Amino acid sequence: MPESKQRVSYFYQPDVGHFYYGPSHPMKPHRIKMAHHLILSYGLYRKMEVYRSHPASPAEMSAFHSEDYINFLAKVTPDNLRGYSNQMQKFNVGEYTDCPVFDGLYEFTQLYTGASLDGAVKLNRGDCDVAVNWSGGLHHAKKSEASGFCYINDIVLAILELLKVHARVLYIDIDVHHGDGVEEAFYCTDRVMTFSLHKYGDFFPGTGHIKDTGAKEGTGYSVNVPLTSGMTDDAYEKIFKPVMDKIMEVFRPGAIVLQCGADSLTGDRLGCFNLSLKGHAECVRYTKSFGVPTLVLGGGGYTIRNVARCWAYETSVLLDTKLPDEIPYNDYYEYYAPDFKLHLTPEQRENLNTEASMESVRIDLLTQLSGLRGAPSVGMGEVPPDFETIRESTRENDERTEAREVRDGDGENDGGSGDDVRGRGRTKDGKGERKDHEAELAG
Ligand code: V1D
Ligand code: CA
Repeated sequence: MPESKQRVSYFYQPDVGHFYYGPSHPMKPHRIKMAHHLILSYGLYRKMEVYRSHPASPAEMSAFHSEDYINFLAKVTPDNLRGYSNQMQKFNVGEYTDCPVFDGLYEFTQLYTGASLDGAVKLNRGDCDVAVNWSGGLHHAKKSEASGFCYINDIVLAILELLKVHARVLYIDIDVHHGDGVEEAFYCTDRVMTFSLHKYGDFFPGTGHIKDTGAKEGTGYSVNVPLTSGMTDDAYEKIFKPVMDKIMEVFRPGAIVLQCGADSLTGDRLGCFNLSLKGHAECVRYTKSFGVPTLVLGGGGYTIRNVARCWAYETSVLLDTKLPDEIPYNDYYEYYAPDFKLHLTPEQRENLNTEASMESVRIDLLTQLSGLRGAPSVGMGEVPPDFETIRESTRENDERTEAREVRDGDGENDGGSGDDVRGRGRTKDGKGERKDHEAELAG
């Protein structure tokens, strides 16, 4: 449904903003509550369906995470952590790491994860075109390890949910940090393409080199854009759009997950890019313009007044609604002093990403993506043959019906022949090739 109004579902749980990582920790869940209040005060709730999301269960989390890690997160508290020192080291949690044990930690992970899963299920059912969860997007968490303020990887879990219905899912990550946890989870599969733009070089997490392109069946399906300090709106757009165009041409995803980490904005406490809200949101607008079902998530963002501005503005972009620059009165109005304006002015500083370096990155990535077309294993017209297996594990009857429709190629934007106006080949028996990694994806 390109360019016309799309149905937006918004997922929020009012307690999610009440968790506290600690006084000197830069991650402030309160920013999600601030964004929510700004969204409400702009009246955007009138143009979308607003849902209170469910807390994810341990069983839902176990589609990606190990049971011993989930059990540990569910048990450890600031009062009992002394009894868990071995496991704390093993799972990279505690005072001397980026991932402290704080009051309600497990409930916090349940809330942000449940909202992403609810969004994915809503998209899978075809009940909306865009689903939004600003509390999600915790892209660094690994199967059995916390990392970079992230404990449970709601993105991987949401992608696994989308893969029950869609043959191919595109993951886009505009957080200033590399989306390493998501890349790693899908590094060996061609059913998920990961596309991350990030600061690279002496910066957390240290991964995301341009030559890290995937392995085995997934070779070529990890797309990394290593950048440096001072990134401007114009330079960002000049890399984002051509790479996106090529990805959409060669990969043709049935669904997209867009991580909108706001630490790539100008003035971020941890980031070093110089993007305005308009430059950041242009990625959201452009992604939406392809009309593919999309799950929009939050992520990093450490100058919290700007995080709230950013996600409120991006909600308006998803709703094709113009917002006045004057911040409306709301519970957190004083945070927006001294100008009480929505938009940000980038700083007057040098962009260390030169024309030449950007041109070189663009050429390398377009070459990588061109290499995917016609490669023997790509099989772009196929729908995975083992939805039968995946269907067994789905929870609800109507999801089973959808999976069957997808397999038969009748669904919209699902990778079936019906959603490709340009026409797409199938294998001779119409079923497509079996991929070894799919059992692992079915979880
Ligand atoms: F500045 C801090 C103060 C207290 C605690 C942590 C930090 C901090 C800042 N930057 N931690 C970092 C990064 N970690 C390191 C490692 C610690 N050293 C041994 C190396 O540099 C982690 C940055 C995490 C960024 C998270 C994210 O923005 O990508 C995100 N996305 O979704 C949710 C979070
Ligand atoms: Ca990124």
